[in-house]
Amino acid sequence: MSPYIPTLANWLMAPEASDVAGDVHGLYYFLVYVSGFFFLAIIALMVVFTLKYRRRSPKDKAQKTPTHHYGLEAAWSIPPLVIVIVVFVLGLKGFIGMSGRRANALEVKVNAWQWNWEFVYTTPEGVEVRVPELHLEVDRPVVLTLNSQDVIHSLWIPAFGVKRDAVPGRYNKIAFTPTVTSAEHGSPFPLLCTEYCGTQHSTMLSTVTVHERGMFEVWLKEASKAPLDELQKQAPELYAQYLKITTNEQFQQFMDALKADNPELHEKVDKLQRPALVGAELYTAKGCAQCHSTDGTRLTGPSLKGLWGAKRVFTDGAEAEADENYIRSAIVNPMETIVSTYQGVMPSYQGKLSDPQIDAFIAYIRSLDEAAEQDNNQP
Ligand code: HEC
Ligand SMILES: [Cu+2]
Repeated sequence: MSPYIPTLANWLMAPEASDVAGDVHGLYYFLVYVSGFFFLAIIALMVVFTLKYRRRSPKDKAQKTPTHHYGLEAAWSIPPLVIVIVVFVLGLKGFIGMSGRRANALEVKVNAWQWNWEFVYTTPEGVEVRVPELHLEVDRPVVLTLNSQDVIHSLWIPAFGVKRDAVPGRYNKIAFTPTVTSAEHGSPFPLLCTEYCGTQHSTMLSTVTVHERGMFEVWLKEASKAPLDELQKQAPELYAQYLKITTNEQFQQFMDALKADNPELHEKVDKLQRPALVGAELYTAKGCAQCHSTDGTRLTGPSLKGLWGAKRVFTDGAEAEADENYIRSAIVNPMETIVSTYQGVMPSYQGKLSDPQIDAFIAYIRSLDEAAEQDNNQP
């Protein structure tokens, strides 16, 4: 049973279940109250004036209207200006609150396509887990990185007050902290696409489960383990083989064999991928290794080690941070920005790499950095 009792507040809006929902809902109510005030004031004045200045006899002539009244003009200019400035400041505050930066945030990749959502988690072992529903932990900040594989979609979670477009060819981020568990709420929170994206747009729905403190890790472990458990149970020899996989080629062979053997099991295990491994294979297969090292050595191009999150300076003096969007454009559109002290000789890979392959490069470049971090932590 739904726990909602439609008070005025949650009749208008979903319940507030994140740290940013208050800002969004507050701005919405401010707009509703301001609009309501002016609606009533205008209707009231209209009624009063209609009665007061009505034509009382057929002999009444229309009076000449004044052409100027500075007091009146100021009254309809200055208060609205103040109101829109307030709206702007409240809106900006909310917008900044959800732009993608949070310390120690859980990172979830969101893929959208006609007409599905897919949420991608990475386990501490570097295995990707792809599930059709979003899972979060209460009071733990999260950053969603959205991407679309076809047309523009838009992710909306009403209870969290968050909404952001998923655009093909770029990565959009949105950050928030859920503050209410699904159990407290009585059911998972609805999640939907709010950009008309084709005939089955209205079926592009999913849910958000907000776990209790500590239970998210348990869920993630289960979600990543479940297909492998199944594999271990149904085909112990294949499982032993799976554990020995170190290259993407082996992984692909393994998956092909599994698909031919046991399509049902394949479908489950296919939810687990190793993008950094795919990236490492592509790095040699696509010839990147000719010009880029992964150990810090300077070749024709800069080393990819230490690139993730670093500040880049270009020949024209402009700067950028090496995030997903930067790496993507450095690969598809290398002439747009030339890294300072290097020549613009990198060929464009526009149309030569698929989106999942570019994602794999990003995962690989990130993994170089994480490996380095782990090395540094060693005594
Ligand atoms: C012919 C040599 C060459 C090849 C092949 C090449 N690159 Fe580059 N790459 C460069 C050079 C030179 C730069 C620096 C100038 C610039 O920004 O375009 C660069 C810059 C980059 C950057 C930005 C690096 C930074 O430090 O900001 C990335 C990321 C990148 N390349 C990825 C790749 C990937 C992935 C491939 C393979 C698919 C690849 N490159 C293939 C020469 C190459
Ligand atoms: Cu959509």
